[in-house]
Amino acid sequence: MPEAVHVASGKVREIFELDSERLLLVASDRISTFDVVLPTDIPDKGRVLTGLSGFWFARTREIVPNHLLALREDGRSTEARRLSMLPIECVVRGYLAGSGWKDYSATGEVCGHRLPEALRESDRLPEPIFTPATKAQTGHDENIDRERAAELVGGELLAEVERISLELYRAASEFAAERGILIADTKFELGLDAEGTLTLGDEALTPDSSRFWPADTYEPGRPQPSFDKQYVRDYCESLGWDKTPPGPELPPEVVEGTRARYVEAFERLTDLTFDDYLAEPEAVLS
Ligand code: PZK
Repeated sequence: MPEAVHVASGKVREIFELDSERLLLVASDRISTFDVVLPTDIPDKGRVLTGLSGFWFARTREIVPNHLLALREDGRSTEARRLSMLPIECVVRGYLAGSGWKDYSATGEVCGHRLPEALRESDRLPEPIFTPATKAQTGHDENIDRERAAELVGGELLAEVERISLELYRAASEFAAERGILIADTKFELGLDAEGTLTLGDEALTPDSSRFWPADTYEPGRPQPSFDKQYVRDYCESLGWDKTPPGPELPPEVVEGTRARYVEAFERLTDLTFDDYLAEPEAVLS
């Protein structure tokens, strides 16, 4: 990457600086499970996620402007406008899972939202809820209530961020459900551009930033299988691995099954074949 300076690493992505106004986000084929990055790549995973994110950016431009400037020919790299990112994670939940289920079980509330009694794990919520979290430097993000979120970004901006996050989730979850994928929850990252315009950044509505569940086996009262990572989780559980690093290597059939699930999610949502994407990544933008 001689044209760009590396500025940050995520668990499975890297960011480079192209110039003072533009970044390059590169999605690797690495996969994490139980918060550990595994030593085995899933071929094309980074391309699937980059393409899906681009697809959603194009489809949600009328809801909120976004940072996407171009998709590169490699299919895994996004040129993006540099933003001043807000210090909160904008989480929306339509179903009760993960830390939402945990907090509800303990208190009957999630981030200050009082929920109906007797909800079960994975139940659909009466309405999607905005449940912001702080960006923890290490370890897990911490759920916060709207009062704390308002201290971090200001009350006026928070109201706009909440409205946009809920609208994005509603549009995407409805679209995906028609294609057999339930988006149980999702995390957006918003920032301000040079003019102060609220703008959607990061990746959006991918299986790495959301919980994707297969709709055809949805059954509240238990945890749901992950649309994309279930083979990996089942295999790791079968080993009795203690979920501390290093993670196990994956056998070829688990790699192939998982790659097929990522490609299936891409093809169901975009109505393109993954080969169409590889031939012309920007096909997802029209
Ligand atoms: C930005 N991250 C998260 C970390 C990743 C992503 N458009 C933007 N402007 C300024 N900063 C960011 C973005 C975006 N997107 C996003 N950190 C900074 C992150 C590591 C790897 F790919």
